Amino acid sequence: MKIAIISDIHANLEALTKVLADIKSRGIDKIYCLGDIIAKGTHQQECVDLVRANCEVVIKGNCEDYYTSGVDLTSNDEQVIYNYKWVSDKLNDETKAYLKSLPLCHEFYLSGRLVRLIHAHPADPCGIVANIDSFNKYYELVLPSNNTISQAKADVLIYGHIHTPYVQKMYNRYIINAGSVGNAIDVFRNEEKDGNILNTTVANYLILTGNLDSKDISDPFSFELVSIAYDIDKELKTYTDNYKLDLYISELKEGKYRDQVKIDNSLIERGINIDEA
Ligand SMILES: [Mn+2]
Repeated sequence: MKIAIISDIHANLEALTKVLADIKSRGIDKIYCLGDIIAKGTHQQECVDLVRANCEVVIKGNCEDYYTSGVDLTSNDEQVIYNYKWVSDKLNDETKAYLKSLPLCHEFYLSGRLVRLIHAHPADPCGIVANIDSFNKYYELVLPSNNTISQAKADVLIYGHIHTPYVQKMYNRYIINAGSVGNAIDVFRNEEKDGNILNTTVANYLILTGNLDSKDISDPFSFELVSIAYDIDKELKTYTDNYKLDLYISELKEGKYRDQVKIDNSLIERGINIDEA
């Protein structure tokens, strides 16, 4: 049994289409989604429709929560209101009700391992645990909470949210970040025709292999993190009305995240030289 885990599509139809085609070409049995299907990109409704048609399990991300929560538009600044409407106006009412109804967690056994899927943090749907965090911070991820299905520690904890694929082994447990389909901070060096070297982002997803619903630890278990290039220019062509378009272009094309200053500061606080990071 092979299960593909996709996350953080962020309304990027070109990236999602490419990832779904790659999943199909590998003969993968099931696709599960970790949320943040919407926001940032233009193709809100199209991406939700594709996820619903292809994914057996879908959990709620912070964006599904935010854009279906009925934010008080009278008390917010103009930019917040514009952004909120820009996203939510692209979704029909039935889709909004669907997104609002999504669960925060999904669990299953795969080859004797308890696999737990969450979007961000087991106790805080907006909490951030980064790939450069401390061992204590990682440990929070495997713990249960009021939001988890069971009260056991996860043997394999899978999440999205930070848009950065990585694997951390903690004693006999795994923490895996599936990265992001549509807004990855996963960059490869790309030599352009004029000789300049540019950073280009890719689409990420995760493949799990094992026996579904088996509690036998002797069954084989493996996983694979996939990075795949897609046509970023084709996606961006449709983005003429995008909220903060220039920032979005540099995120997709160069991996320069709009929160880069925050990320850089958190690296500096940890004593990491950002020029060498
Ligand atoms: Mn996200």
